[in-house]
Formats: sequence, C-alpha cells, structure tokens
Amino acid sequence: MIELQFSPEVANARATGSPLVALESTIITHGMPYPQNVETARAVEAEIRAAGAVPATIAVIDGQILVGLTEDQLEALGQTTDVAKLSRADLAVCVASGGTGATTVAATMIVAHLAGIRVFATGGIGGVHRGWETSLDISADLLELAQTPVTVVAAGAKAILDIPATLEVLETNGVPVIAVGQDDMPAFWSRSSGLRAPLRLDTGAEIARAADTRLALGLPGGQLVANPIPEDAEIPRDVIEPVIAEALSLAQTQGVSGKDVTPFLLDRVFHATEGASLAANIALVLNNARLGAAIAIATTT
Ligand code: PSU
Ligand code: MN
Repeated sequence: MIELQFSPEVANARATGSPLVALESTIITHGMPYPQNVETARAVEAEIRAAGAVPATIAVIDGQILVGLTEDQLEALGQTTDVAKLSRADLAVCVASGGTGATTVAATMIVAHLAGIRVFATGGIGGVHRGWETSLDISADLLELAQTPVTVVAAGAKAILDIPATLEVLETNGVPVIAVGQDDMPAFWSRSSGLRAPLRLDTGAEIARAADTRLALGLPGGQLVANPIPEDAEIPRDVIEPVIAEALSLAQTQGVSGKDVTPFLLDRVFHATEGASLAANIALVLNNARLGAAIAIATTT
C-alpha cells in the first residue's frame, strides 16, 4: 500500500474531522506564469481557510504523494519549469520512479479519493478539444469524473475546448454537470457558454446532498460543479473567442499536440489579452475555492 504524506495542517484536519478541500498543482506549474502561480495558490489556500475549511494541495515530489504542501514545497514547485504533468496514465510511473510532478484534475481526484477528501476546487477542467474529430484529444479528466467519487468545482470546461462535445461525453459517462445559480453553462473566462447546463443547483448544501445521494444510490463517479466566474471579473465571450481562435490556429501551425495543447493555449491567450485572462483565471479559482469550502462544510458522510 502506498503511503500518502500529509502536511501537518492536513493531518490535523483529518484527526479532528475538519472539512478538507483538495487542490491541484498543474494549474500552478502549467496553468499560470511565475510568480502569479504561487501567489494564486497561496491566496486560494487562504480563501479556503477563511471560509472554515482546510486546503490540501496535491503533488508528487521525489516519488512521494503529498497531500498538503508546505510553503517551501509550493514555492519550489511554482519556480521549477520542467515539472511533469501527471494525469491518470502518468501517476504510477512517476511515483514508482521517484519522480516529481504536478497533478491534473484527473490525478488530483485519484489522490483526493485515496485520502478520503470528497471535494476539490480548481479553475477549469480539461475536456474535448476542438478538432477532436481528427486529434481524438479528449482529456482524461472526463473519464475520471465518471469513475472517482469526488465533487469537482470548476468554472465550467475551459473555453478553448469544444463545449457541446464536452457536455456530450460527460452525459454519456453519467457525470452530473451542475451549473450554480444560473441555467446557462459557464465557459471559464465568461459567465455563459450560450448553452443550457444539464442541471442546476443554487447552494453548497444542495450540491453536498446530491453527492451524498449519489453514494447512497451506489453510483460511482463524481460531479462537475460549474460555478460561473464573478461578474466583475468576466471577459465577455465575443472578446475572448477571436483570441482563442487565433491561439488554436497557431497551435495547429506549430504542431502542438498531446499534453502540451492546454498549457500552450492558456499561455497564448494570456499574452494576447495582456494578462487579462490571467486576472480572470485567478478570480474564478478564488470563487471556486469559496464554493468548494461551503460544499465540504455541508458534506456529512
Ligand atoms: N484549470 C486551469 N488551468 C489549468 C488546468 C486547469 O485554470 O492549467 C489544468 C488542469 O490540471 C487540467 C488540465 O486537468 O489543465 C487539463 O489538461 P489536458 O487538457 O491535457 O487533459
Ligand atoms: Mn489532451
């Protein structure tokens, strides 16, 4: 049995039964530039503590699966430029070979579940990429949601994706997609994707009850909670869409593929919007952290 390494704060929360919220590390290493990545990671942790829960940032360092990072570990991870991006397929090889890597949504869900943590907050999940007809690029995050019982709070799927196709794959795999406080499916930097979300709930307590009910029904898998970015931070769809289109065509010309696609697109959008996309990304992650804490607090079992 592989031992998880709990930080003192997380170990204490487990001993006292305090509500825990898992956090991923790929958003730190591949989703944002330094130093905003580390500052955001700290701010997200602080937001969760202020809301009455305990943050557990997950990563693999020197083959150890860490649940909760110290200040130094977070800083080191944020500064390193060649950290591996670990999804379901990569986790075991990294641990077995004593490697270091940042966990994606899929790998973070796996570790959170091993640690008994039922709620996880992030920015946007991976999904079905535009051009999937030829690339077959479908994020492992979607299949993880189908099988691992963790509630993932995100601002929808990233807008760089094919959102209708992403919703179809989630539906096929029995994943509840729950918009919070509105009928529309959010689109990461924008509050609306122009599509109706499959399901809607309005409070953290309702979302926690839905997760408990899923377990009681014996249904495997998690839930995707799609929490719209706060109004004052959003980038309207008609502003961001041409930027995404340009980033996508550049990715195609340069032959970017596989794991590199998402980080490449996020970086291009960041530069093209002169950092506005990063500011929006930070605002939405903080917003998701608050909701994640509320769900964790309302989770009983
Ligand atoms: N959310 C963000 N920024 C990110 C990611 C999510 O705001 O960088 C990461 C997550 O770790 C997610 C991954 O699991 O991007 C998706 O990568 P891919 O499309 O290669 O599965
Ligand atoms: Mn992919």
